[in-house]
Amino acid sequence: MSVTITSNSLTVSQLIAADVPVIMGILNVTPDSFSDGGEFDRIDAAVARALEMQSQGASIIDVGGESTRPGAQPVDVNQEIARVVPVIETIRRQSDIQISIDTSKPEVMKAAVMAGANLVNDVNALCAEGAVTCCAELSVPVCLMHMQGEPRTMQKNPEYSDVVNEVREFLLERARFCIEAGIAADQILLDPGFGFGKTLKHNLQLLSRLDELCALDFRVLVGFSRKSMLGAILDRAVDQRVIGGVAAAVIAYSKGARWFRVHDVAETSDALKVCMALNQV
Ligand code: 7PM
Repeated sequence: MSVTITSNSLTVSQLIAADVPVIMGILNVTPDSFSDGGEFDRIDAAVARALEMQSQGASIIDVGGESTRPGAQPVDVNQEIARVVPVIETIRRQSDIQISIDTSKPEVMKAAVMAGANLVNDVNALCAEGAVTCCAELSVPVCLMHMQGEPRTMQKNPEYSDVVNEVREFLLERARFCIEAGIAADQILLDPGFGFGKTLKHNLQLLSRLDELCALDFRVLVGFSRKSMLGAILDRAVDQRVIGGVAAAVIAYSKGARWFRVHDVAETSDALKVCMALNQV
């Protein structure tokens, strides 16, 4: 009985409907990533990486042109479009892999979807002016993520009375607002936003009680990959957190999460195949 990831020929809508693990491979197209050659080399390298992640089991590639790193400088909208659109167009010409656009700006959402993106992944849960209307008009599926504060300062002193309840209520309120604006309920993913305005304890509470979020009527996406919560648990540098991230993904799967935003696709794919094997007994 060998288990295969069959989900990488499905559309986002099909992926949301199916009760299967979905690996979202992270593709950063900020200038510091793939930095060696010029413009064409950068696009080539990014597209090659996307196709590699597809071959390793990714069902969707998350293209991001603005670093959401704590303390990062904001990026101009035209600059962000110029970074992501050529990469999306080139992936789309070479593959039918699903593509998500990691952005908070409606102009970038629109340009990316026009270029071939199939999902809007927004760490700001479509809170920017015009973002909800934009996605409703494009009739594109969305991922709504929780964040406390803004990237520049969010890790300063995050506070909650009950982080799980607050995250759940925020996400439900955003989902209701999106549905009201015309985004179909079955085209919405929810994400607790690990590491976004949360202490290690908050992150662990969210993981430990992830079943409460997964019990709602929406698919749940999680992102642990290489994050500092793993660094804090393991006392390891960014490039030494793969196994920790895979362990967190398996825990999240067992609590009901189905979408996994990761850098390390091959490793996560193996772990999720072991999870899936239990469906076949
Ligand atoms: C520093 C801190 C650098 C955080 C990079 C990050 C998520 C996301 C990101 C997530 C969704 C990273 C993050 N994280 N989108 N975008 N969920 N939906 O590790 O957890 O790439 S940026």
